[in-house]
Amino acid sequence: DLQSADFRTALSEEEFSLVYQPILSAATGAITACEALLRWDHPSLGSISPALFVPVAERTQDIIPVGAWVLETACREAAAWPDICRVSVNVSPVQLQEPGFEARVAAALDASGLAPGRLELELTEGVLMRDAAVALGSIVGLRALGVSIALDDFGTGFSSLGYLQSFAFDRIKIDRSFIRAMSERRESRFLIRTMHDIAHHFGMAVTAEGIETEDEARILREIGSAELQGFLFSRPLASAAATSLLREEA
Ligand code: G
Ligand code: G
Ligand code: MN
Ligand code: NA
Repeated sequence: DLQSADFRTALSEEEFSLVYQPILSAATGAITACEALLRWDHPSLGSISPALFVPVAERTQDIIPVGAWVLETACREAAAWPDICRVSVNVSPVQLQEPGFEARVAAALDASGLAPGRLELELTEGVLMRDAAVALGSIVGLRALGVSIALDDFGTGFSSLGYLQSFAFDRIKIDRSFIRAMSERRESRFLIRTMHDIAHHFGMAVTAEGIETEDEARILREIGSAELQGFLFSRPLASAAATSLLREEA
């Protein structure tokens, strides 16, 4: 079983890395952002999925230093990209509840020279369920820095709609489970259309995640997603590969 010491070793031995998945403008096909995704190459266990180790790191609080590493690394690596491209970083509810989080984000921006407008933080509903007042305060503070906020995995929680009226998100990311269901059920398409209407009503843009087929991409462009992300366009790329791709495109 993973323990606190494993996370500390992973940080000191540089076993973590970030890969970057391109996110495209639905209108032009240009890459507008990349989502940073954490990878752990463990010396004996091999590659461990964040889906497995992030929940453990949340329980042990090690997500605080690990998340700080993610934030600093993503800002530093993205500072080398063409400046039209944002970097999107997943933030755990445990990080957002930490009193020093805003200062940490400001410090990561400062140290890297990345413009605040090029950083987006992806939060899940779990963030809001812990302590809504603290989360609300953090989100307001982060947006005041010029950072944008996305609500990730939209639709998979159980009270997404109420959050939209209390929290100022810049964007919602529709979870890939809805995209997958689209080809099987007509009703899913109706649901996705409605999610767009709601987001637009609140002035939020929509990113559709997990797009794997041309058909899905076409339907989402018709529905009006602003941005598209998925294996159809690109798998997550190693940092150097992402940087060269972005420089070629620019
Ligand atoms: O990249 P992958 O599909 O293996 O990611 C699995 C899960 O881990 C996703 O829910 C993703 O949001 C989450 N995840 C990936 N990278 C990070 C990270 O840096 N921080 C946090 N908190 N979650 C991450
Ligand atoms: O929870 P979150 O949305 O952050 O999850 C991101 C995860 O989704 C990453 O691990 C990434 O590898 C995965 N992912 C990205 N695009 C696709 C896709 O087209 N299909 C599938 N199955 N997974 C995807
Ligand atoms: Mn995400
Ligand atoms: Na998601």
